[in-house]
Amino acid sequence: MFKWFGKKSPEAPPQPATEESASAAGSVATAPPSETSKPDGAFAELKAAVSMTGKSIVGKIFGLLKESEITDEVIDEIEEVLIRADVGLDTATLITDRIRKQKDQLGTSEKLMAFLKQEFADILTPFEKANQLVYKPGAMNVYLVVGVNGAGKTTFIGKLANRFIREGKKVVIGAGDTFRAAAEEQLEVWAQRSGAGFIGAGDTKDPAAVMFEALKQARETGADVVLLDTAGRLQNKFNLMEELRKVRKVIDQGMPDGANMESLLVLDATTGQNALKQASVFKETVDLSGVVLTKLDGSAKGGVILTIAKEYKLPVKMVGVGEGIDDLKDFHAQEFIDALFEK
Ligand SMILES: Nc1nc2c(ncn2[C@@H]2O[C@H](COP(=O)(O)OP(=O)(O)O)[C@@H](O)[C@H]2O)c(=O)[nH]1
Ligand SMILES: [Mg+2]
Repeated sequence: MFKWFGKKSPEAPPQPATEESASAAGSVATAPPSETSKPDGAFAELKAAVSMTGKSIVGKIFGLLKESEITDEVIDEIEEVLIRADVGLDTATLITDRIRKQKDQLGTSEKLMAFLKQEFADILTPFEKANQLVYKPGAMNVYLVVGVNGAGKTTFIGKLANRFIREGKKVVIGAGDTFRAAAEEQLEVWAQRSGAGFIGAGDTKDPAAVMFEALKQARETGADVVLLDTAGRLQNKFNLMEELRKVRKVIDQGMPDGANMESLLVLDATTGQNALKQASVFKETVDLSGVVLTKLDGSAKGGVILTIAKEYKLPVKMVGVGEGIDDLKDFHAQEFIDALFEK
């Protein structure tokens, strides 16, 4: 009934399907991750990924200040820049109100940029502790991944599976998006690339059954990590929520005692504020523990990270910075801010 294949033996790594995964597979066998071989590599990559957002916030504000003193009109324009970069109306207003109050002390563009940087840090650092994905050694770690279609759930699962496997962990993936056969095939390819165990729906179309089976496989094979994909159709909110509730219940029942569980909402950074409207729907249904923000590399709307923290009180745990298997980064607030503000 279910489709299952187990972990590949280390002697027979999966055949890479593309050049980009060829280099990823190479790094498994031979070299440590690129971060260790190039000390500044990780920061440079993050900087490249946030460069569009940086231009749309920091670059524009610098431009405004070059031509003018900090007048009320300029502050209005700063507010507009922030909103355009999807910082969110409430957050943008809060920041610019504070600039307005301290206008006289913030006379130079350097001072104002430093102030802005501090404001961003004040918003994001309270979440610093919650920013890391929780992993409990010696226990089963279950990550339920939710979000609308196209947000990047399946890709994220593929990348995360690969990362865990590189760390020597045993991973089972459950393909809970049973609406589209293509979704299952796509995830199966990712599982094969990374060498994760895989449970597909086969001819059952019941996501809860897939979750049940994946957890069972994980228990029986002593897996460290279970990654559960879901469908993200929002056309019918009621059905989606009902389905997620059912899935959640099956997971709660199928997890062994002492297991660690996180529910991660995947949001597409290029859709900015629209992505956030979805957050509330999922927040109502699943007890979300954090957000994975994908496609930061192609987005000028990375300011949405501030809104996620300020208005939705959710930590961003990881960011997607490309389509390749290695293009997944842990999110560190200060590093993100430094990358954003560095010229
Ligand atoms: N540039 C970029 N593209 C991404 C990223 N994450 C996912 N994608 C692309 O977004 C599209 C949708 O991803 P998918 O994982 O199928 O979304 P799902 O419907 O939520 O499972 C695919 O073409 C992915 O390659 C990312 O971090 N950066
Ligand atoms: Mg998918």
